[in-house]
Amino acid sequence: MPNLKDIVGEFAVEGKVEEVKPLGAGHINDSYMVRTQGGAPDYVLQRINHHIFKDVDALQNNIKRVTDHIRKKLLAQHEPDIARKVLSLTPTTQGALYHRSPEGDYWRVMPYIANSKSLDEVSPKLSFLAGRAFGTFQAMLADLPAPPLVETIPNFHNIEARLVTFREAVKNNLAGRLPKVADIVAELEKRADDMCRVEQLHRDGKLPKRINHCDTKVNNMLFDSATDEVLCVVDLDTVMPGFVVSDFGDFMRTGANHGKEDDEKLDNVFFRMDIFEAYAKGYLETAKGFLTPLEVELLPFGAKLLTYMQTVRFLTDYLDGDTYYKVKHPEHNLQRTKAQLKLLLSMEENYPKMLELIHSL
Ligand code: GN1
Ligand code: MG
Repeated sequence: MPNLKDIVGEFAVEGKVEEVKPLGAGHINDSYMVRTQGGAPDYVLQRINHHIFKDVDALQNNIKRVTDHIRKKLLAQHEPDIARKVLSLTPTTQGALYHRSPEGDYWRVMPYIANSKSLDEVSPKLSFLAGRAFGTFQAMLADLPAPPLVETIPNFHNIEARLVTFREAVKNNLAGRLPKVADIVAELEKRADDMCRVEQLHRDGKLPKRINHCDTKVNNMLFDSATDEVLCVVDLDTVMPGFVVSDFGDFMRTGANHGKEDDEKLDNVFFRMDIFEAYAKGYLETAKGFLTPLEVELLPFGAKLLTYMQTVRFLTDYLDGDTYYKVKHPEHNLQRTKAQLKLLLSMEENYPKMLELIHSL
């Protein structure tokens, strides 16, 4: 491990660094909290997983364009607390958006948003606010000037492409784990055609792509630690064109899950209609101006789709021998797969109620 304080020293940070310690629970990048002495701001240092984000230059450029665009909008609205309402990238002392270390690792730094918290569980009230905020996020990015953002991971939320990779993993059975999961594979295959319908709707010209966050996990939104006010959306690595049902669905997958993403106790895992209702109300408040009727109608489908996609992705990684997601133990990806599948079944049970609710809104 390189000396993290030295890495921070490559960036144009204010103040003297006191300590650097691990932060957060991301599955892909490594994050650290950088505490500085005195009144200088604290920072977040991240090592970007460049095996997954292969074009770091494009990645960092996307983030710069997205955050600059949002900042401009907030300025025009005379937002008083801009530094806490949008992320910013701290340049290196050479003015670059990231630093490449001699070991070949890629690093970036951002000011830490002061007095903020992220949550793994939200109340209906907070999910209403989160819904409004993610709707606003999409609305603010709707007029991002050309060129289009780079797809930092090609076909990221494309379920057809995910299924191709999944079927390869089943065929190759690299880790020899297929016999253990044959029944789950069959459950997923049963639903495959239905899940691909968004891609077909897109090809038929009926479903547009818009700029999405593509990782709207509940803990990717920061709240004010004292007042619970929504501050800003974080983890902008995958902001790219996609279907809005993706962002709606990923919040449902995480925020409306009564259990944990990888809950060992499957009884804990079920879908919370109260969170669905509150989030949908908040989201439609800020997004209905740009959504088509079909996009609104597909929101409940988005919840199922993103949960299905995540099940497919975790199981693919399990079959491949855990090469993508960080795992805490050898069966971790299987545990995640089972928890996500349980959530999907619970969503299927609630699906008629979800549709009814969306119609009533
Ligand atoms: C990963 O960045 P992080 O760890 O929050 C993943 C998401 C998955 C998520 C599952 C680039 O998110 O797509 O939904 O894990 N990010 C990438 O929790 O693959
Ligand atoms: Mg992410």
